[in-house]
Parts: sequence; C-alpha cells; structure tokens
Amino acid sequence: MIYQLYPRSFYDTNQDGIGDIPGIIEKLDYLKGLGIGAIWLNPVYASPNDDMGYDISDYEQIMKEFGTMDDFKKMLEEAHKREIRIIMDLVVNHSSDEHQWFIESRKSKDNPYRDYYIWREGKQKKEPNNWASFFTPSAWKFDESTGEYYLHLFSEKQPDLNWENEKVREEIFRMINNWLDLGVDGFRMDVINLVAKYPGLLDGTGDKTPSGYVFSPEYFANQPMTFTYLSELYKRCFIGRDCMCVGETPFTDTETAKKFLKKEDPMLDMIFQFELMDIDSGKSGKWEIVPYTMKDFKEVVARWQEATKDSWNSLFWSNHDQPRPLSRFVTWSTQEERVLAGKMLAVAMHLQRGTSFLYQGEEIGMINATFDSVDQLMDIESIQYYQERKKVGREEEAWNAIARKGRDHARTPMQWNAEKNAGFTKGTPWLLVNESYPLINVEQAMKDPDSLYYFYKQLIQCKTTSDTLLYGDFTLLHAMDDNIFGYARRLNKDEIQILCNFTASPVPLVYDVPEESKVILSNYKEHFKDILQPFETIVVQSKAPM
Ligand code: TEU
Ligand code: CA
Repeated sequence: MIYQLYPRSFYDTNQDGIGDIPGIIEKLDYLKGLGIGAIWLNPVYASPNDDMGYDISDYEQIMKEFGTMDDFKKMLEEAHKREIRIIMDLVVNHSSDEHQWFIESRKSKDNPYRDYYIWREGKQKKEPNNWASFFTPSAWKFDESTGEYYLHLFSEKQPDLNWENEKVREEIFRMINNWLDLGVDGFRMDVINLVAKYPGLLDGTGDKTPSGYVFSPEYFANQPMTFTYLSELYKRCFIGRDCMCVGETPFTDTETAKKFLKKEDPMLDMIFQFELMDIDSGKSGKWEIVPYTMKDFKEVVARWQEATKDSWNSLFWSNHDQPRPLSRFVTWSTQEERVLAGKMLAVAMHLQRGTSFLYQGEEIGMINATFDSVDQLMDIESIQYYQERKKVGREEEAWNAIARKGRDHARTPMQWNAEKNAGFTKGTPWLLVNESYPLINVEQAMKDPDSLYYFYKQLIQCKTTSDTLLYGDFTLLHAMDDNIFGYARRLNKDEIQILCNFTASPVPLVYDVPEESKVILSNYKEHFKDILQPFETIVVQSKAPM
C-alpha cells in the first residue's frame, strides 16, 4: 500500500499556511499506524508553483516553502527507520520556464541550451502547428527575444524538454541517479509517455476545441521513440537497484500497456492508466461529464486485470488531479452511509491484483469541497478553463463542471481535527479548508473503532498477509448485475470472493459460497445469504472448487 502524500496540504509546522517536510516527519507515526509501506510524494523540488510543483525550476533543490535539503534527508532517514519507502515524483516531460536551462535557451538561437527545448518558427505569423495544450488554447507560445515559438503541452510556464537531444537525457539520468544515490526508493513518472513527439510535429486531425486548436495525442503520446527512451532510462538508472517506477501514462490502452510492462525489455514496473478515471468523461474531455453504468465500470476493471496478469497493475480511486471518490462513484446521504460507502469502495478497489495507492484523506473519507467563486480556486487547469469558457458566455456550465471535477477538491488541507483550519495550520491556509472538517477528521476517526481509518488498517493487514490477495488471479463475478461489483481471487485451492453493493439500497443476491467459508472482512456485522445491504461489502474466504 502506497500512500500518496500531497505535501502542500498535509501538515504545516511553521504556520505559513503551507504544508512542509517537517510536517511530514511529524506525522510519520500516523502513517505507520495505518500500515502503509511507502509514500509517494507529489513534487517537492524548487518551483514557482504555476502548476503546484509540476513546473520545476531546479531538480536538485527542495522547494523553499517545504524546507531544506537537510529536512528532506531527515525525512528519508525517519521514514526508512519505520520501514516506509519514499517515492518521488519525477517531472521530466517539461521544466519550469524559470529553470536555468530555459532561461539560457530563450536568450538566443545559438545558445548552447537552445536545443534543450522545442523551438520552431511560426507559419504565416501563426503557431507552428494546430496543437491544443492541456491548460491553454494553443500548445505554442511566441517568444519575443528570438521571434520563435516554444512548445508547452501544459501551461506557458511549462516548456516541453527536447528528449531528442542526448544532452537533455544525460542531464536527466544524472539527476535521477543522484536522488537514488541519496536513498530515495523510486519514482512516479509524470506524463512519461509524452516525452517523445512525432518528428514532423504534424497538425492534429481530430475535432477542434472551442478555441480552434486540436488536441493531438496521436502525435505526442506513446510515440515509438518513447519506448526507446524509457528502455534507455531503465538501463541507465534503475537496473540493479532496489527501487520501483510507476509511469503516469494518459492515452494508453491495454495493448500499449503491455509494451511498457514487458519483462524482456523493462521500462516501467507499473503504469497509471486513465480509463477508469475517464469513465465519466465525454469525447471532448474531462469537463464533459457523461453517465456510465456498472457494466462499463466492470468492463474496464476486468480488461486491465487481464492485460496485466503477466506483469503488475496499479490500483487507485483518486489522486491530486481527481475529485474525491466518495463524491464521484457513489451517492449517499447520511454520515453513516458515507462511512459504509467509503469502506465498500476501499474493498472494491484494493483487493484486486496490484499495488494500491491511497490518496491523502481517503483513509478518513474526505469529500469534495464547496467553492463559492472562482477566486477561491488555486488550480491553473480549472482557472484557465473557466476564463476560456467565460469569453463565450459559458461560464455557468464551466462552473458546474469544476464543482464536480476540479482538481482543487483533492488538494484542500488534510483534516486533522475539529479545531480551526482542521488543525492543518494556525496561519492562513493556501487553499480553503473543506467545511466538512468538524465531522470528518483524523482525531474523530481515531476515536471511533468503526471508522474508515481502522477499516483501512484492517484491509491493509488483510491484503499484505494473504498470498491469495497478493498473487492470486482475478475473475469477475456477477458480470451482468447492474448494482453489484464482485470478483474472486484464487491461488491454488484457496478462493476469496469479494462482493460490493454500490448502491444505497438493499440488492438481492444469492451468493454461492461453500459451507465452511468464513467472512474475513466486511462493513456489516450481520449478513444475509440472499441480499447485500446498502453499500455492503463482504470478503469471504473458502477452498476453491476442484
Ligand atoms: O497530469 C497529467 C495529465 O494527463 C493531466 O492532464 C490530467 O489528465 C489532468 O490533470 C486531469 O485533470 C500530470 C500531473 O498529475 C498534473 O498534476 C500536472 O498538472 C500535469 O501532469 C503536468 O505536469
Ligand atoms: Ca509551512
């Protein structure tokens, strides 16, 4: 179980309203208590925070708001003492425009760093091609000083690095090796499958975005050279080391995943796929929110389990880019239901085959926040989207989408207790505190033996001590049921059935388990053989049929 920790919102020790590394150190025992084996830290490198640390201005320095390199080393040591591994974020598709390389690169066309980034001349006084960016209308920005454009798939302050340049790759490999030598245990590699761009940078042919540009992953995602670069990176940095790497890979289907995960030519240990996170996204992307069915959900889960059966899968309900799962995948109305549903979701995901990622706050059942106006938002993606839509009078529609899927929902401060600012800071928090904190907080959860926190602890214990849950194969059960998600994990003669009612109503279900089976985990004390109670989850172990 890996705990994804968003440092900016975890715990503030110097009351500047920003979480910090000393805050992480202070809470390591809390995390140890939960039973996790590793922490993935969102970026902690020097950054002007245009995209909250995903715009790095120095890969070898710690963000000053978070602390010093000594603080970092101390955290590493303290985590290791507790047998907790530390996995860093690695953001090397782009840097910040305030990185020394880019400052040099933009100075002149013959600067030694010019080729560290992707510069092109305009075409008839317009951008070099029609690519749309994730955050702005065009993926190109005109730079006065040399009269050329640079490519930025994300914000204007995140110029894409030029991986074709061997010097760039060498710098990156050196930097990765430095962190590994320092003792970090692995990396979560940000949009790592976007590093190679199609050589001709051709115009995309898909639908135009409202501003007239074309989102063109066919030319910037999973290009042939991506696999070459990643294989090289693995050989130069990871081989022979006790570490792990998980690649964040949008636009990746199961066939492409197999290429990333093949054992003969290692590139990545796991990937984060996006099909589940995009299950409610329409053709035009995440802001077009569309309905989906339980069958759609099962189809995605089963297909990815199948595709990774010879490699390894990653399991997650959320991360710092996604809304809170309790506000997204289930509909509940009382606090009691919230806790039941939280437990059910935990089982539904984490007893599948793969490594689990638990996003900060999920262990206490945090939910989406209420934002009253765009001034309260801090996330560049939501803010830019809102402003673009406002230009064409569609701000209300944009606001409704942000209320459901804005990235700030996941980024509000951790709720430690019922005191001011949820005990996160005595200063002014950098992003508003979710108003639910008097009810939903760590202190409350620790006092209540039936809390989600203790359930997670039990679940982690269950999974990490069962070979069947760790290594057993996966079979979908009740595939046609519209309300129940069920699966079996089998290893040799051992079978564990996992049943989950995703609805707030009782659902009839006859479960077919042998007499001598036993319930090893559930969110209810009482069970009925022909019904699953509202949000009930039940994990039943038996000997598999011969
Ligand atoms: O996200 C990559 C990515 O594909 C995003 O567009 C994602 O789909 C989006 O955030 C959903 O709203 C990674 C990081 O996780 C994200 O925080 C960064 O902003 C982005 O890369 C750029 O580094
Ligand atoms: Ca602080």
